[in-house]
Amino acid sequence: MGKSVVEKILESHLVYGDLKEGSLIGVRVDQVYTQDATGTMTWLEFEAIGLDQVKVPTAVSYVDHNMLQSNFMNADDHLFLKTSAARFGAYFSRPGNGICHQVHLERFAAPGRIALGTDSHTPTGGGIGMIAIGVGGLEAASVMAGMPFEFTMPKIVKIHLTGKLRRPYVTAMDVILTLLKMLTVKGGIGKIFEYGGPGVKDLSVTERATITNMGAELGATTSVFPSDENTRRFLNAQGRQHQWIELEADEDAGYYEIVELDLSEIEPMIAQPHSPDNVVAVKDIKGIKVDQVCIGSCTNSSYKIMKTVASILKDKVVHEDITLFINPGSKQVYEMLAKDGAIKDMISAGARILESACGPCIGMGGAPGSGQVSLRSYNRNFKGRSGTKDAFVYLASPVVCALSAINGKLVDPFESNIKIDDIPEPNEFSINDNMIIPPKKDKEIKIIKGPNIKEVPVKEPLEEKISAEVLLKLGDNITTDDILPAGTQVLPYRSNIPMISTFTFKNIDETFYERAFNAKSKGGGIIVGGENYGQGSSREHAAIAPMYLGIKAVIAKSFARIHRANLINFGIIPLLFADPHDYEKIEQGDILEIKNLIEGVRYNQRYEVKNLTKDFVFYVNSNLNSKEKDLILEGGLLPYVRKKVLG
Ligand code: MIC
Ligand code: SF4
Repeated sequence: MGKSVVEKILESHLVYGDLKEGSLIGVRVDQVYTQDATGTMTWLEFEAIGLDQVKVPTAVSYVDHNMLQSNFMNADDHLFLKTSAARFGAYFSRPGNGICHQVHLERFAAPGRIALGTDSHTPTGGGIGMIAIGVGGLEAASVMAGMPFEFTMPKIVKIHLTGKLRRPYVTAMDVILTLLKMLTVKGGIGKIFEYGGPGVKDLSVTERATITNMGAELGATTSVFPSDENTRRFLNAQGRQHQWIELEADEDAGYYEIVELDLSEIEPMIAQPHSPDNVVAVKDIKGIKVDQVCIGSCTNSSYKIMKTVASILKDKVVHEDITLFINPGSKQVYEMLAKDGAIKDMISAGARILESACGPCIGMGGAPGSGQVSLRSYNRNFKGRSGTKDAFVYLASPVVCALSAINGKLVDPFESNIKIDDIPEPNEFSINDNMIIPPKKDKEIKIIKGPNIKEVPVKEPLEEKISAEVLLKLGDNITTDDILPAGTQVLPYRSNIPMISTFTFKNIDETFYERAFNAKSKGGGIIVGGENYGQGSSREHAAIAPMYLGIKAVIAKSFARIHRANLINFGIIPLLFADPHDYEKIEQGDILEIKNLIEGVRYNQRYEVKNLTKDFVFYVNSNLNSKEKDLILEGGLLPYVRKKVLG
């Protein structure tokens, strides 16, 4: 049988294992990148492993999330990241250079390679034909220390594209929103989406990147496109033609499943509050009043789409009831828009142009007013993520966003009489890497740590018995934003676990921190969750902070991939209900007892749980692979890697 693009890339990087669905594989990684909000921990962890130099061909440290600098903390973090990059041999993308995924796509991503990033939207690189996977910081640190990247071989699902998009009214954003409607935020769990079919050639690399970026919202391990003539054109325009290789699936490649999608049938779509899969057609809810519009982020920041937005705004004015924010994803795009007058058209229409950074997407400024409606070309609309708990955030294409910003209400592009230019991809991008500092690899460089930067806490090895209180019982699709919020107040503490842990579950239950703190001395706590527990951001803080607060186990119906790995990496055992009906029988406050844990982990991975409060017994499983077993037994990945790397 022939091979898929995914199999071809994985095979050429395989260190051990069998490319069979469900089996454990280890692959060699070409590129690792970090961003600042997850990167401070990653580089502290790399330092704690004890090596002098990174052992991957390319490592890049970006600064894009923590950019508000309302006090010394973020600036201190930036300096720490800059000095660590210089010391350990990574490129440093200076603040102002742009959002990691957009810059990485422009300047580093290449077809046929494997990249890891400490951010869930790393799959953006799939647009160029690269396998790009989001991971927790410690995972990235261990790979930078020379370990292969180990994961369970996902199912490969083909998205078979036919037809052509009805540009400029329909965009790549509408493609991924359509898929989210079809497949939901759980639809990609344990899967890689590989795009193929005749419709692929209709999409440029940056359009493909919008689609693979939001594959994260499907819960997929990653998404990938073939590398073809469009890929060659993009690399040429970036001055990187030598990095092009052709990469197509064989005609007779086998897939777990094939999903058909006709691009010509796609219409403008919109995700309603508070989940990216709560999708309807724009025409079905057109006319709703909008208070704020945000355009940009790592999802929709290409020159092509930003220039399209400028064409809509040209000679118009933003509606008097609306605030329009625009955050172009990279300095490259920003510079090009400035050069050709597009920024002038945006400013003249009344847009508030932000720096090239995540900004309102992660609640770093631009929070909507109380109960307001915000329409965003971003990728996540979880409740409270914008910084305003009672805001209603909708996600739609930049075209829908720009038209609505002028009209003051949600507009279906097909019904608008505003002229929209269909902008071609540029033949040449403005190439100016003056904000990327190359690796120095200088052992003499001193790593500078401000007073807010604290060491990474490490857990003790697994105990024989857990006897702990259910501190929270939660529903389905709990996000890592729910577990550990972001935003202006919390993000600056990403390098300070004792401080950031005070915000754990704060948006769900104000009393959590105090209750967990009290429970810590009495055997710790347990969290009970529903399906897809821990979806969303890759932030490992959503595991480290609970670990620091004495959480011993999370029992759920299913887990999101990155968060499950983060829990294991920090020694918290993720347990699955053997019978999901038992979920109903547990209440917050119950005391649960699990005995013979060590033996359970080593052997059958099935555990009897006694509900001491309600006096009944139920069973849970751990489903750990052989490496995960070792990690849980040792108390996490840090002690494990230290032993492996330093002996
Ligand atoms: C996000 O979009 O949620 C973030 C903020 O980029 C996160 C990373 C983080 O929490 O620092 C992600 O996507 O992984
Ligand atoms: Fe930044 Fe938003 Fe992209 Fe996350 S999703 S990397 S916060 S722009």
